[in-house]
Amino acid sequence: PQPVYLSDYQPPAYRVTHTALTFDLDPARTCVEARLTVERHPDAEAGTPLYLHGEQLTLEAVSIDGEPLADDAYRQNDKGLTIDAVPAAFTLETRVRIAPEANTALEGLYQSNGMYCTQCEAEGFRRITFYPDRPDVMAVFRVTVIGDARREPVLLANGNPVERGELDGGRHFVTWEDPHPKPAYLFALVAGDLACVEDRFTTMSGRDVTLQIWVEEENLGKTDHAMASLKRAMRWDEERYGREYDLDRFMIVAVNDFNMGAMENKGLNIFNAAAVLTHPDTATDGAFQQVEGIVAHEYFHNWSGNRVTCRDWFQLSLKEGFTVFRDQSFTADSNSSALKRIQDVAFFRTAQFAEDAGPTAHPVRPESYIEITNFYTLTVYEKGAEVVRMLKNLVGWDAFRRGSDLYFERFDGQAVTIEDFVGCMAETSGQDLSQFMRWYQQAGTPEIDAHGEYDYVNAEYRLTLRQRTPATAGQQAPEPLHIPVRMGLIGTKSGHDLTLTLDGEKRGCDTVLHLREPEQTFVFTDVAEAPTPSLLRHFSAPVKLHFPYSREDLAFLLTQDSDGFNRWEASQRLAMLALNDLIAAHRNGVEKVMDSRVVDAYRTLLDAPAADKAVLAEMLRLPSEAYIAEHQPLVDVDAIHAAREFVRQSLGFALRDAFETLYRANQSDEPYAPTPEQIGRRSLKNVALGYLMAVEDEAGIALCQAQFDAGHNMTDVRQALTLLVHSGRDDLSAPALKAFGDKWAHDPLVMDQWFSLQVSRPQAEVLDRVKYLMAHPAFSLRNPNKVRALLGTFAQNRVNFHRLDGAGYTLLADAVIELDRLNPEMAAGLMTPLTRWRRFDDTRQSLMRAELERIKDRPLSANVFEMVSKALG
Ligand code: B3K
Ligand code: ZN
Repeated sequence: PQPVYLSDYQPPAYRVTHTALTFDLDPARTCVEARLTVERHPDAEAGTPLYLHGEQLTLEAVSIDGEPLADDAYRQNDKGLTIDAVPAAFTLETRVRIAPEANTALEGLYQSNGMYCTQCEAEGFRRITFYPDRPDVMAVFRVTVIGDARREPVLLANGNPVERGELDGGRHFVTWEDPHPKPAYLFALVAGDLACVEDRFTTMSGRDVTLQIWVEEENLGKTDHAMASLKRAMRWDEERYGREYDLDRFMIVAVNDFNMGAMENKGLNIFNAAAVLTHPDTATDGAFQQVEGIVAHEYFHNWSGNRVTCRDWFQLSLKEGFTVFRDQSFTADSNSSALKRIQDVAFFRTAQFAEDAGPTAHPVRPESYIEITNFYTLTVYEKGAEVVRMLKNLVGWDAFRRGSDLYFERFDGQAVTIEDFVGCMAETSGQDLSQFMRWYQQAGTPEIDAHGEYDYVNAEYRLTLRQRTPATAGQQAPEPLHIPVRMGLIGTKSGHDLTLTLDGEKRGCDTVLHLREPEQTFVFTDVAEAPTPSLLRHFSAPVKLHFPYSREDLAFLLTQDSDGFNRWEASQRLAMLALNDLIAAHRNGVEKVMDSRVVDAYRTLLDAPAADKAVLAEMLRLPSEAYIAEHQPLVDVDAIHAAREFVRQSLGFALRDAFETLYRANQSDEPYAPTPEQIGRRSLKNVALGYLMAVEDEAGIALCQAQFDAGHNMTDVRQALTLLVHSGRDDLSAPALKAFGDKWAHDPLVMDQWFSLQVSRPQAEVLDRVKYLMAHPAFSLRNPNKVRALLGTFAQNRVNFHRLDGAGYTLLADAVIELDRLNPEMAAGLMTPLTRWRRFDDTRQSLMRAELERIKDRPLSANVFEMVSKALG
């Protein structure tokens, strides 16, 4: 397979203004008739051939302006169709057959639990009909869906229904029209036996919109939270961004088999059931929060993505980075903003940093790709969102909002580039953002080495920041970035924020430094006492910042930093210092000793009343093994696991009573609601329970067992079950697992949780458990949620996946090879942990490489080929 390059972009020679489609649905031979109104672009030469993408289609008829084409008038290969001579404006008609039931890749038109649905982003539409399947071709769609009246009573597509009727043979049809021109990737169709929950929304200009969530009958009781989230998101987008919804109805459909979380098809969002269905008995607080975020994300795409879309797929972050930023801001506004930032940053620094340090590292705007589905990455999404966040902080909210208004107004109905977006921000703010553009062009995580010096005599504090970005495959000599470093100085004696004076200018207690050079020194004057700096507040840039903090400094910041985010950051840095010592001790075979200063810092946290319980819970949570690994030069999975367990147990023993008090103080009988207050309380209680279980005494076990038995809500039940299963006490875990599995055998989303919590335990028999569960009747390699729950979770199980006999690697490689024949997109995602082989010791490196070589020797999809060649390259 050949790579595609951003630098090769050419505008389309032909555009399609109107697209009329008729689907006659059948599992094995659906008939798709397309009628396209095509015009040659004024800049294209007469005689330019017309090229249409098309894969896995059986062509039955093709005509231009009603005249069937002669056999030698067109050429077809496995990628598409070329017609040599076409007029300047014409109507193209085609008829093809496709087989939705055989579509296991879940791209194009496929069947899930018998219902028909589509996934076209990025290049799935070419598996439905011959078409210029690229985002810069935007047409008005009219779609007729014909189905069996009994099996498919519900027939949906984008826009508004304009006609419906009965047909012979028990069939019926509905015709839909979407007045907004759109690229083919936003097309959607759904047909099946579905039920719907309906609500209404009045937009800011007083228009009435019908909201529908379509689900299988038995899930009707699980849509309340998604609907409430949708309505809040619609209002928020009006209030914060001035964006109003633009059709008479907005539909969400839940499907069981879906490669990603959800898809923003115009007016007809299709969701992975896991990203829309919730109930207190079946979904955790985390799942409730995720549903809220994803519903909002897809809705926000209506403007950032649909009304203004991407010129080509290299610009993917134009819509994804901006939309992730928007959904993060929405969640922060509707819940605790410090908590949201902490959760996002904890995840980002674990997963995106790992991607940026591995062989698939790429800029937020990649320069080339073999398979675009491999680029729906944490870098494009999450780092893209961090870049938009920096932009907002650099120009300020007012200019950012005016820039956003200008962007939507100027480019409405167009397919544009990242330069167009940043250009609007430069225009409304009057700032030069050319150096800032490098954030889109350079891969790798920049690092900042900071050091400070207090000059008592002159009352000056000199802060020196030095930046470096590691070289990556695509860039040997990265250039300095424009990095906003938000910071403050805290008087070490007084514990107060100090007023900052920089270059003679008073800046308040919190300011943003603009780091543009490889090295810069900032001199603060009138600094009355020796300060402790609080740096990179709110994670103001996606970088690694090093500062030689002592444990005393961190214990101080933990309670004295006025910035809530950086208090949490101090807790993480403090834990990391202790963990690093213990990792070294483990490696050197020296006895492990817990640092009493860390214990004291935790005691202080537990003693002080917490303003935000959820934030306190995050401060008490130790960095994950994956996060710790990201901060080691070479990953020693066993030492990391042993060190972290040691800290958990030490804290549990030392602070047992305080944790029990905390646990009891946060228990409650009130009916479940996903409110920030309740979520905070449950989170704190469940962190405490984790430490109590680390002690391994009967009292802790009794509390845990009681919480499991009480079965108040899934958040509590699942935490209790996880702790029982991870305790290594089979007398506790076996009965609990069985009871849970029997109770929820009918609910696929709960069974996903049942699969994943068993294979995340540290005990050594997990590998056999994975094999055993792969044969379980509820497991299927064809269902992406099951693959993620079982195999994806296992590959995150650090000690077991990285077993020294290599059996974990072999199991994953076998699964990748088998899955690649069914679903290449999923297979490529599943193999990610293997691509990170360079981070491990020699033995593991060679075992992982051997599995990659074994995969490489197979006939492969382009998706897996690209991953494996980058990993070995
Ligand atoms: N835009 C979709 C991406 C689906 C692509 C799958 N290959 C989801 C989202 O970001 O909203
Ligand atoms: Zn998105």
